Amino acid sequence: MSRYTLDHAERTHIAELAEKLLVNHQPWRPLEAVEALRAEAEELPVGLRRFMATARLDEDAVITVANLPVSADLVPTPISWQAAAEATAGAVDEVTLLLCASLLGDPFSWANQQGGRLVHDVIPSKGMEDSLTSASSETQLTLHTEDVFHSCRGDWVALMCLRNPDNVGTTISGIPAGVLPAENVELLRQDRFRFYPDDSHIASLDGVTPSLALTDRPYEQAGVLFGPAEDLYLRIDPDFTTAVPGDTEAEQALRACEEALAGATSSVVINPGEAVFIDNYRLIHGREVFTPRYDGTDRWLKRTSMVRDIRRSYVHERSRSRVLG
Ligand SMILES: O=C(O)CCC(=O)C(=O)O
Ligand SMILES: [Fe+2]
Repeated sequence: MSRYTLDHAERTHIAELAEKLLVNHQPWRPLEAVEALRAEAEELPVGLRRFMATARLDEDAVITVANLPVSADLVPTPISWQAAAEATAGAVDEVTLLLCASLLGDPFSWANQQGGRLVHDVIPSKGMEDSLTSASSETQLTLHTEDVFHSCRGDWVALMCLRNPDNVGTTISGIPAGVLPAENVELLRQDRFRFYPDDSHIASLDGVTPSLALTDRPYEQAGVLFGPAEDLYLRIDPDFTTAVPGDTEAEQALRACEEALAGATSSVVINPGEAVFIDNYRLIHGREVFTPRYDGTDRWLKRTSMVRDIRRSYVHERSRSRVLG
C-alpha cells in the first residue's frame, strides 16, 4: 500500500488544471480527450508524478492519492449511471481521475459496459440492489478480478470517491504467501479454468438483469495463477469462474484458492477526494453491503480501468481503439 496526500497548493493546482481542461474539451467526451489528457498530466504536481512513477515500478498493490479536489458544486448523486451519463454529472472529477490514472497506465473501456463509457459511475440503483454489478447495495459484491473474462482486462481498476456518507468499505484480498500448497499453485497455473463475462457486460441498456446462463456465454480458458512465483498474479471471480467441467482436481484447487482469498480479506473505506488504484493482477476487490438512500446523498464513485500499455488491446482488437469488444 502506498499513499500520497496532496497539500493545499497541489490540490488547488489540480482543481484549476481540471477546470481549464474541461473548458477546453467541450462538449465533454472522455474518449475523445483521453490522449490529450495524458500529455496534460505532465502539468500535475511533480511530487505526485514522482510518487506514481515509483508506485508503478514497485507494483504497489494499492495506490492511494488523497486530498484531490472534488467539484465544489457537486450535483446530487444521480439515480443510475444512465442518469449520470445523460447529465455529464461530475465531469470535472472525471478529468481529475483521468489525469491521475494516466500517470500509471492507459484508460480504456468496453463497448458493452455502461454504453462504452470511459469513466463509469458506481452508484446504487433502484431494482439493482441484489444484482452482481457495481449498482448493487444490499447484496455483497463478491471479491473479483475486474473483467475476469478477458485477457486484455485492466492492470488497475481506479476508483475515485465523490461521496461515501456511510463509510461503505471496498473489500480487498490477494493470495497470502505460503497458504496454498505448492501442488495447488502448480495446478492453478494450468489452463483448466473458464472465465466468463459478468452481468455488467451482458446487461441490456435499461439495466435489467440478464438471463443468459453462464455456460451460454463466451469464455476464455486459462490459469487462475500466473506470473512471478514470489508474488503471484491472479485471475478469479467466483461468480464467473469455473473449473473445466468434469475436472474435479481443478474444482478442488479453485475452492481452496477461494477460501485462502476469503481468509485474507480486508476492507478500505474510500473517502471523498481519494482515488484508489487497485492492482488488478495482484488483488481482487469487492464491496460491503449497505442500505441505499435514493435521496441524492448516496455513495458515488467514478471508475475507470487502465492497462499498462494500450497497444496490448490494439493487437487483440486489430484496431486502434480505446473501446474494447
Ligand atoms: O464500490 C466499490 O467499492 C467497488 C465496486 C467494484 O467492484 C467496481 O466498481 O469495480
Ligand atoms: Fe470491480
